[in-house]
Amino acid sequence: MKRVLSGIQPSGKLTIGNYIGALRNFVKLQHSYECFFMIVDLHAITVPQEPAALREQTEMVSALYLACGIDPAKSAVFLQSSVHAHAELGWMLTTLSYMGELERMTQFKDKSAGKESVGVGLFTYPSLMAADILLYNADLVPVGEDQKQHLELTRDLAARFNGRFGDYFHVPEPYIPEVGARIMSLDDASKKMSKSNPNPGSYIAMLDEPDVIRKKISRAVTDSGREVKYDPNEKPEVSNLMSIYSHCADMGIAEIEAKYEGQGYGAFKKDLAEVVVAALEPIQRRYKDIRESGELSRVLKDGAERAAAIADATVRDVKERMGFLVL
Ligand code: ATP
Ligand code: LTN
Repeated sequence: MKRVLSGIQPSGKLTIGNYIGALRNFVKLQHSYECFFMIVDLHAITVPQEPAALREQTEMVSALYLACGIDPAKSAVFLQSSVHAHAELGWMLTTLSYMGELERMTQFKDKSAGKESVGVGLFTYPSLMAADILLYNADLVPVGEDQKQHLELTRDLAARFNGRFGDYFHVPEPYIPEVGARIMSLDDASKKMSKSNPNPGSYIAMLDEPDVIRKKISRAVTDSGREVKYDPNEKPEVSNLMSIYSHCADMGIAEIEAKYEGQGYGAFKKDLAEVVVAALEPIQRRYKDIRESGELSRVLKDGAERAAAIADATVRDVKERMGFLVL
C-alpha cells in the first residue's frame, strides 16, 4: 500500500484554509493509502510559543483531526515531538541543505520580513519537514499551495542523499487540490489566510461560534461592485469568498454565479455565513465529544508507537549509509 504523510502546526487555531487546503484531503486519502498524520509541534516552535498555549493548541489540532474524520484505526495520528527520529534525521538533512536554497524559501522570507531577530529554526524549518516525509518514504504529501516549494526541496534532498550515499529515499509527490489550495485572508485578499495572523478577523477558525462566523463574513472586505462573479484577478475578494462557498456547500462556481445573479454581495454573504456554519457544525459537535472523552492521549501514544517503528528503522539505515558507527 502506498504511503501518505502530512502535518499541521499547532501554532494557533485551525482555519477553514487549513481545512479546505489540507485536512479535508487527509480524510479522503486515508481510504486508499497507509497514512501518517502529524501535529508538527517541533515546527511550531520556530516562532515563539507560550508553553500553555502550545499545549492547548496541540490538543486542539489533534482533536480536530479526529473530529474531521481521521480514523485512528486506519491512520497513525501522532505528535512530531514524540518520535525522536524526526529531530535526528532533521539534523542530518540540515547538513545536506545549502544556505542558498533555504534563503530562497518564500515562507522563510515572509515570516522573517521586518523582524529584528529571526530564529535559526525558522531558516532550517524545511530540512526538518523533509525529514518528516522521508522518514516514512511517503509517496504522496497532501498540502496547500504554499508548501509546494518545501516539497520541491524535499525532493532535491532525497535525490542528493541518494546521489551521495546510494539509492535509498523514495522521491515524494505533492498532492495539492486544484481549487481551494490557497484560501485568502478575509481582510486582505493578497495574503493567504493564516492561523497565526494577529487579526482574528482575517480568518475563520474551525471552532468559531456561529455568530462569530457571521460577523467575520459580513465584515470581510469586498470591492465596490455588486456582481457575484468569479474573477481572481479583477475581483480577488469575492472570488475567495466564492471558493469558500463552493467547498462548504459542495456547489460549482458557475452554479453559485447563477444563483446570485443580480442579487448583490449582501445576500451572497448572508448565505455564505450559513453555509460555513452548517459545514462546521458537525465537526464542532464531534470535537467537543472527543475533548470530553479523554481518548486523545491513547490515540497519540498508539500513533507514535506505530510511526516510531518505521522512523527508527529509517534512521538506522541512514546512519549506516552516512558512515556512523551503529552499535
Ligand atoms: P501559520 O500561520 O502558523 O504559518 P498556517 O495557517 O499557514 O499556519 P500550517 O500549519 O502552516 O498553517 O499549514 C497546514 C496545512 O494547511 C498546510 O498543508 C498548508 O499548505 C495548508 N494551508 C494553510 N493555510 C492555507 C490556506 N490559506 N489555504 C489553503 N491551504 C492552507
Ligand atoms: N511545513 C508545513 C507543515 C509540515 C508538513 C510536514 C506538511 C511540517 N512537516 C510534512 C507536510 C509534510 C506547513 O507549514 N504547513
